[in-house]
Amino acid sequence: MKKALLTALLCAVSLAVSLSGCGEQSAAVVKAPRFNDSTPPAGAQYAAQPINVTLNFSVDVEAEGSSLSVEGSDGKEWARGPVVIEDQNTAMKRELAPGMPDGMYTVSYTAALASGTSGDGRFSFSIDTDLQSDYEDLRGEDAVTISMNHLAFEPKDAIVSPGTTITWTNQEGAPHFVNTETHPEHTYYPPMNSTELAQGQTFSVKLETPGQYDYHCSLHYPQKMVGSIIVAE
Ligand SMILES: [Cu+2]
Repeated sequence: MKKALLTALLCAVSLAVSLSGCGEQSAAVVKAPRFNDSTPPAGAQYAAQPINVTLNFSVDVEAEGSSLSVEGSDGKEWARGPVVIEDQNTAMKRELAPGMPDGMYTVSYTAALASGTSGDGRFSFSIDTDLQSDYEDLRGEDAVTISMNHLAFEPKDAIVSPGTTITWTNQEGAPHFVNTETHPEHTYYPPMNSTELAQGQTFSVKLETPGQYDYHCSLHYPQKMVGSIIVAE
C-alpha cells in the first residue's frame, strides 16, 4: 500500500476519534471497509477476558500488512503472537495474553485486503468480573453436561475449570447447533462448532484456555438459544 494513502487513512481515523472524544472511557467505533463484525463485539461487556480478538470481513484479508492491537486503559498491550487469517481468508485473529484485569480495552487494527487496499478500524470492549455472579459455578467437575431443551441451553451461563469436557445433549425434537460467536461466521473458537444435532445426539469439546466462550444455536438465534461458558481456575 502507498504510504500517502496509509497516512491519509490514519489521519481520518484520528479525526473521527478526536471528534467524539478520544479521552473518554469508550473509544469511538471506526470500521474498516468490508468489516462485518467481531468477537468480542464493539461495546461488549465481558464477565471474563476473551481468549482472542477475531474480526470478520466480507472480503479476503491477508496477514502481510495486517495488524491488530488490544490496549488496556493503562496502555499495556495484550495481543500476542502473529496475526492469523482463517475462515477462507475472511477472518483475522490475534491471541490475547492471560491475566487481563477488569477495565476497558481498545482494539485497533489495520486490515490488508486482498484487493490491494487496506483499512483501519477501532472499537472497545470491557471486562467486569462482577458479571460472573450471573453464571452457574460448576468448577471442579471433569465433565459438564448442557441440555438443549425448550429452545434453550441449560445451564445457559456456566463457569468451569480448565480442562473440563463440555457435552451438549439435544433432548427435544427440534434440531440444534452449538456455534461459537459471531453469527453467521462462527470464527471465535471453531472447535466449538457442532454439526446439526438431532434429538438424542451430543457434541463435546474440551476447553483448556481460561476465558469467556460465548455461543449460540444458529437455528434459534438471536431470539433464543444463546449461552456462555467461562473457563477459570
Ligand atoms: Cu436451536
